[in-house]
Amino acid sequence: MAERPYIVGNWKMNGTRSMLAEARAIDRSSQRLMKVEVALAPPFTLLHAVHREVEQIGVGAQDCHPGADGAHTGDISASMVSDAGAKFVILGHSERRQDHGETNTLIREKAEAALSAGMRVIMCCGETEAVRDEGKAESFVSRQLKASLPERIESVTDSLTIAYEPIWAIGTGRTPTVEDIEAMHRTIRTLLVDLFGAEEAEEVRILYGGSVNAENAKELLSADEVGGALVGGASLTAESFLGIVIAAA
Ligand code: G2H
Repeated sequence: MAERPYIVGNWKMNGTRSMLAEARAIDRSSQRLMKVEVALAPPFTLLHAVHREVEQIGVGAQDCHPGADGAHTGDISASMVSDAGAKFVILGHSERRQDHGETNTLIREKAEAALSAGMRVIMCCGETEAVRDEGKAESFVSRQLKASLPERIESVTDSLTIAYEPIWAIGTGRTPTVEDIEAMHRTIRTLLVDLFGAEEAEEVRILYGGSVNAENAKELLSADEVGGALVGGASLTAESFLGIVIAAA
């Protein structure tokens, strides 16, 4: 497995230019924590400004359109976010699946567009509470991921990160047990090996996401096969986000 933990802050629909001070503070402190790879995904409106503000940490987008350009009012293409400074795109997040009806097929097309534009993809997956209660979480997530990932990816290790985010844990303060996370991450690893071969797939980082905070980060990040965290609410201030980065170091 990749050695350096990857901690990604997903600002979601939060942040105006006043948040640039948080990005700057996160960047400056992360320079002292080289053992951790840190990144932020601000909203589109702050992408270029955050990119210009930081030196050390990565910057990525929260979405992109599958097409190259054209008459798509309000949409933003992969090459546009790349041009604004994004090095990765978060795709398949449950909030986009729910709020915008994004299907696995559309997410796969977006992933292909992001990879063609030279960016890394953070592909999200996760089950509802009902699916977990039925005992079908692992088979559901496997199917969802298989249908959302491009069939062919060049240099999988450098291009792909997976984020397991159980929907019932997002922004709720509830988290799965470490054992449940480990079981799911092992299932995801097995799928990646099946799809892309052991040599490449073993190095892909599988992040955990869902109510990660400075208090629970150490335990969650010490779980087997957890290569980092995708953090929402707790990434909105430098203080709370850096607490997670320090826990990962
Ligand atoms: C899950 C997570 C970040 P939060 O969406 O992707 O959000 O940490 O607020 O649960």
